[in-house]
Amino acid sequence: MLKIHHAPRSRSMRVVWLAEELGISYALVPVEMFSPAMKRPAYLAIHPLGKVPAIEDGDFVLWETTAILEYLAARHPDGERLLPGAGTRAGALARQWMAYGENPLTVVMGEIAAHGGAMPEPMRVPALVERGEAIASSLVGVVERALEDRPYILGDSFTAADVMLGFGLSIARHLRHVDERTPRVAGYLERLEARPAHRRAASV
Ligand SMILES: N[C@@H](CCC(=O)N[C@@H](CS)C(=O)NCC(=O)O)C(=O)O
Repeated sequence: MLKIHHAPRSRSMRVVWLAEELGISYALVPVEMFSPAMKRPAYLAIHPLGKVPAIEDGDFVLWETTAILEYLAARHPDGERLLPGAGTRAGALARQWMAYGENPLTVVMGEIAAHGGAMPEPMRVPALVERGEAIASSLVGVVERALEDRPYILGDSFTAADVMLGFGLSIARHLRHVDERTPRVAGYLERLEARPAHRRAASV
């Protein structure tokens, strides 16, 4: 069975979410965020930087969220629904938004959240919070404008790009960068979070 190395409320939630959307069976391997265990040889053998997510599919190990979502979608008979082929325009746009959902969106929001308080004090770099706060609104604004005429980022259908964006935007909302200036993003997050697969993934 697919193993997902997972810490609650971290990027690995996106892997659980996609697995739930596709009905893939999985076993969670709990990882405690910022714990010494994340950086011990046993876990570094799975993820070379000691981060989550990582998956084990038999003897195959994979890390980096976007690569994992691509792999799971490509191997599932119904995966094309959530991630159109890379050679199509829809597939290219999905990958554009998946990339944006990680870097810059989640990288910057994650840095503000972690270095602003979630991380143990000695590890924090205040300059990352200052830099992130300066550009956070413009990062959310890109998605706000893209949602002008559509419920999901690619149009009428939910895709893996929404999984990647939804996580970063939920951190942005927590940081108060989703507000009355970004009503479409606020509604989009409500739509994503109402999905049963999201609810299940957010609860583990
Ligand atoms: N680009 C990577 C980022 C992975 C990442 O930074 N994960 C965070 C959790 S949200 C982590 O494990 N942080 C712990 C650490 O950096 O030590 C991905 O998307 O998989």
